[in-house]
Amino acid sequence: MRILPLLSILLLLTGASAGAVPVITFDELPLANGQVVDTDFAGLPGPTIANIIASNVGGGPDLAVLFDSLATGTRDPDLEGPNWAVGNTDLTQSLGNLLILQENSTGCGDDVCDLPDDEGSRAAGVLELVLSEAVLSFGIDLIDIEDSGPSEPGSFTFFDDAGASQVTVSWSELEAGGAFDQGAVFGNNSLNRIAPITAASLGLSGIDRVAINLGGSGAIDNVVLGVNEPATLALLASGVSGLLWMGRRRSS
Ligand SMILES: [Ca+2]
Ligand SMILES: [Ca+2]
Ligand SMILES: [Ca+2]
Ligand SMILES: [Ca+2]
Repeated sequence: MRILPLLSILLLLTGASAGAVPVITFDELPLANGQVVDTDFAGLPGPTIANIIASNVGGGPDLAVLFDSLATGTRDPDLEGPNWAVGNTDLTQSLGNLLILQENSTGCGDDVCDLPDDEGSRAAGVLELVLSEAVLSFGIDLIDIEDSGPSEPGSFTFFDDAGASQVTVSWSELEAGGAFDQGAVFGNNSLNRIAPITAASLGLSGIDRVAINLGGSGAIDNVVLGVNEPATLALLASGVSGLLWMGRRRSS
């Protein structure tokens, strides 16, 4: 029974490491609807989003902006919810602030855009999330992505090793039967929760930057940055069974 203290320590360790998976909700800080953001979330406990780089190809400004989805009478009712129209998750959930690529420059001079609205051109542009450290998995909510193509072909590009390697996953691969099947259903006022995609499944050693290539309108929320792979826990669990087996052998 000398094995028990060691087991408790192992279980404690696995429990602790599996506990906190950082989620960036864009509601952590007291920021206004229409707030222009870039390094605002860098101070959160890591891993986090160190910087947000916006590149608008639809004619609007290169600004990433917060959009309060709970507001009504906004410039874009497609970004208002709940209740969301279609999607792969609970459509009655409140998301609070979303992150958008801003379409107009009205009143943005003071860093709070007066008329927050997502760029609706096809294509719209890129929201690039630079992470504070490499992570092993990446999850995200996609809001109001209307189509997976060919009219608005959107995608993620995952980078590791400061851009040495990159892999692109298109929206169509997230639909039922796709290579990264998430059962995503796109459309106006949609909400799709993309469960964490692992670096391993992409053939990357880690993920330190993600470009969200917007083929048209859309917003993001709830960025999940995973630092532990389920495989790590499985490995530890098998270590525990191994120790149990050794313990049994020793006592017999
Ligand atoms: Ca939110
Ligand atoms: Ca303003
Ligand atoms: Ca819009
Ligand atoms: Ca829309």
